[in-house]
Amino acid sequence: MGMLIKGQWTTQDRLIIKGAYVRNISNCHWPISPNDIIEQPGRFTLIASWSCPWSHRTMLIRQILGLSEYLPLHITGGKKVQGYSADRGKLWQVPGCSLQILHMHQLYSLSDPDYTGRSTVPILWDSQTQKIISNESTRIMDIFSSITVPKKNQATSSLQLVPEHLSSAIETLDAEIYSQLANGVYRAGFAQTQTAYDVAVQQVFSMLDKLNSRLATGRYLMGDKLTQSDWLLFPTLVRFDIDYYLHSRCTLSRLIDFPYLWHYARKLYNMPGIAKTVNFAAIHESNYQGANILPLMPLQDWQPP
Ligand SMILES: N[C@@H](CCC(=O)N[C@@H](CS)C(=O)NCC(=O)O)C(=O)O
Repeated sequence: MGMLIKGQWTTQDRLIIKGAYVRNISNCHWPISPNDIIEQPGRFTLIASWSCPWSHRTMLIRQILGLSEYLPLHITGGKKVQGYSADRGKLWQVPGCSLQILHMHQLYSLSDPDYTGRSTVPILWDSQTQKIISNESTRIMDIFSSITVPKKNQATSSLQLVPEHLSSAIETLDAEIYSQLANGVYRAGFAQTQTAYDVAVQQVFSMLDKLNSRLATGRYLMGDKLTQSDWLLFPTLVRFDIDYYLHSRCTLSRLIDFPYLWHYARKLYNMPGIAKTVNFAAIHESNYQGANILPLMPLQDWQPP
């Protein structure tokens, strides 16, 4: 798909080591006072893609914590010519600047003219400093979670996604979900050897089995308390049958074959505000860009369980 080297776009592709896909490290880190997001509404923009699970995590936390009115969301998408298009092939006005861009990588070079790395989403953009505060979903989520939500949003401010007493269990489980499952499906999909594929796909399904058993005895991953771990897992579950099952060759079983996970995924989907963070058509279509025929989406009923 290409990447930036010293601020210049190149066709260098994704990293494969011994047949196995290795995800690049996100490397935009500018300091921020999280409360600036609500004290200066409109200063920051979250840039995300409907099809991207990492973007989805950040959109979920923005939605759940009631940050939408302070933090605009810009959805990237469309045909990838030089990586992510800024606005479906149209020029996009960069917030806080007169520049109009066609490709997301131009935002990276604006933030850092010497930038070397992939042009990924999600991005937290600061229109005042013209910097990418972060291009790492977990850091963006942490920034959002540390905002003191104003009094008028009291109901949402009481929502603690990482309660103190569960923080180390959440951290451990989140790391496991990331390595075995959320990134595991990409390691299965991008593997270039049978061994690399076998290892990845085995990890994906043993993690799904483990989570399914965990949910047999608890409402959420941490028991009765809905936490960050649930929202980290959700984007992968939502994409599993329409994307990873076929496109990442995770063909052993579908989400709907795991009774507890499927019930749980539908429960989360039907919570207030969550469905509007999911665009099934965009997830499905992202795999068929430029194709003459768009296959039907597998049947799945996301109505409340
Ligand atoms: N570590 C990043 C990963 C983000 C990521 O890889 N996003 C994908 C879309 S799902 C992307 O932008 N890929 C473009 C590329 O690798 O060039 C995060 O979690 O934020």
